Amino acid sequence: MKTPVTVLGLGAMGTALAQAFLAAGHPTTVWNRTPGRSPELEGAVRAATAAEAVAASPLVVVCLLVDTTVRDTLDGIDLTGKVVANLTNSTPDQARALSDEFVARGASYLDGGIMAVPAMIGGPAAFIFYSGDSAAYERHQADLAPLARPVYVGKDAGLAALYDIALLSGMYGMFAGAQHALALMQSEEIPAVEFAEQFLIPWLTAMLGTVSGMAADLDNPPAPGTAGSNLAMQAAAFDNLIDTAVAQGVDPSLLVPVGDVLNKAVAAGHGDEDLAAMIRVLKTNA
Ligand code: FVH
Repeated sequence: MKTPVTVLGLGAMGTALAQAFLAAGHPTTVWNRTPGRSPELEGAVRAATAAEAVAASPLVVVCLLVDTTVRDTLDGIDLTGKVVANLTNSTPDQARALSDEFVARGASYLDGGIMAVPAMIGGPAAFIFYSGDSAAYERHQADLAPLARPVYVGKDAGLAALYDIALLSGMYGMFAGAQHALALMQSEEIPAVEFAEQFLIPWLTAMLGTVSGMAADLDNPPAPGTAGSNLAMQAAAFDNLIDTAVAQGVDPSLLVPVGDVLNKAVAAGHGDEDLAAMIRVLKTNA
């Protein structure tokens, strides 16, 4: 028999996770604060309380709104001998603190960062970062695999959240650029889909290819004066991005902080370097 699993939280993501467990043949117990959610989960056992749900399975997958929701939901519940895999979005520090607390209460803790939207769960592009108790991960890696490709990133329980937040930060920055570009096109009523498909997506895709070079420059700083697109030149041109936005009636708020960091890097003496130098001035604990 497959490992019985419990899913706490039947929001959009928790429901998708429970569906994937059921499809893979795991006896699945579910609980949600508001009863009656996700009637499509045929075959799942619906626990009346979170405590009853936790007691039902050795592996407890938690997917609730935020860290405090997890703490409140599991407050006072016996976790002895359970493996808690918390897939709720968290900060690294929240994950580490929760790990310490749950381990003290007798559980093994895994933190997870889901790199997928609900429709992607169980599909080939989805993956989940895990960190924390390595023995618990090895014991349950195969059980967790139907959700999404599992990627273990280390024993420090905060690491999965760090990887997750890093990817989400990259995503929001990328979306911010795309949103601003589309707003500029809208200012002249240029059709959005055509612009996006013909120009914006191919351009961003080509530029994404340069990120590996930026990363390589971080690992091995290049010789001075070898930048193909030096920051002093980029800072000088960046004013045109802001001025154009204002002239077109587009709020430049999404761009202004990028220009600020660019100027900070030039002021710090990195004007003859490439984009990796912006990353160096982002460090606040140097
Ligand atoms: N959906 C997504 O695209 C992203 C993908 C990456 C991972 N995130 C994170 O997953 C967590 C859950 O997200 P979700 O999409 O399931 O969120 P909702 O559909 O809004 O469901 C929220 C669930 O949390 C329950 N809940 C909220 N507050 C409380 C509370 N005080 N006590 C107990 N449960 C609570 C809520 O229950 P109810 O409102 O139905 O009673 C839902 O089960 C999240 O960390 C994402 O960042 C999703």
